[in-house]
Amino acid sequence: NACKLMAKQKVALECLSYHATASNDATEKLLKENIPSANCFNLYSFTFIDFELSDDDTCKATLRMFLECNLVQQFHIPYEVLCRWILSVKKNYRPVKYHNWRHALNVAQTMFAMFKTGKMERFMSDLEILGLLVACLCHDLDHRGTNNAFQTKTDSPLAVLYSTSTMEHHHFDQCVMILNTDSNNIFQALSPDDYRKVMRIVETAILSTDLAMYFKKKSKFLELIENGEFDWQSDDKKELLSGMMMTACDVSAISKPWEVQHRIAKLVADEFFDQGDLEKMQLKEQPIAMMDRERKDELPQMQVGFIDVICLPLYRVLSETFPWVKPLYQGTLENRQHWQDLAEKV
Ligand code: 5BB
Ligand code: ZN
Repeated sequence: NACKLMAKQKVALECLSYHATASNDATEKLLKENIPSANCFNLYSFTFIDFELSDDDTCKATLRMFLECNLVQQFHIPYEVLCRWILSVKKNYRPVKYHNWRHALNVAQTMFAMFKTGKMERFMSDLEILGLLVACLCHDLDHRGTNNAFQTKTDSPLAVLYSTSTMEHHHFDQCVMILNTDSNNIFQALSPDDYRKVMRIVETAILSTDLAMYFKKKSKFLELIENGEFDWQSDDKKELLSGMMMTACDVSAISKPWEVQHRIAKLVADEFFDQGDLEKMQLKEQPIAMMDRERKDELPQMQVGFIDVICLPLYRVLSETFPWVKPLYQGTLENRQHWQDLAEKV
């Protein structure tokens, strides 16, 4: 326990230089801006792309999703607090190649599209919609571009603090920290009961973005589906469904139009290679193929594996149960063909 306290202090010190809440000036500026329509940003589409958006636009698109879900009115979120919170969340992502603010925005947008175009909001209460959108935006906060295994191998203070789902626990901690910072609490008007509920939704959703958790939950989820389960009302079934939705959104870059998927896969690979370099230099270790830039020729084959083992099975079962999310499955299937073609060329 003394050990954990020390680790906690180290993490806090490390983050101190990083953590900052949004400035009043930036908040004022966003507050006064006109927020373009959802269609302007293509928010209802599974082929949403952030490449053309400025940083300001990404904040406006985020605001638009909250407005479009009626969350501001429903939960009496002071508009200024929402603006400050969005800017603070953005600020607490690091400029790593893939796990940055743009990734968080894309994950939240896929969740939004699943609710609306995928017609899944009917299975969710307003509080769950609020919790899941917040979870998507916060699910990779303060990511350092290295995975859980790396934290363990390097004995990072984070790994001392949390031995499993190390980074995911940290992402949730960062999320709580922002909410608890002055004038960033978008949940301030909620009743104590709703407050507890929404925090629990956010926590389980963020923790379920650990791929290890996904594999644990997947079999339970499949069992329910195979038993012809169409009643998603109970709390544990909701939790299971929410977890599957979080993973579906987290990997949804795999379903984007080919040029987009190709470009994003390069970013993912570059971040993995950077970790591989650290392992070679700091740990004098041979990184796994995925993180070894000497083996970048194997990337297409790895993407096919990723698609076959994780993405397609998940999108298949989701679209069998919720037919309107089929575009995620279709897009992934098309990209599988492209990666397969590239894999055969080498
Ligand atoms: C993933 C699990 N890992 C422990 C071992 C490797 N695999 S993998 O073989 O499926 C794999 C996935 C191998 C290479 C990959 O990318 C090479 C560029 C990927 C991969 N992962 N490809 C992607 O396009 C994306 Br997006 C990802 C997701 C990376 C973040 C992992 C978080 C998963 C949350 C459920
Ligand atoms: Zn993520």
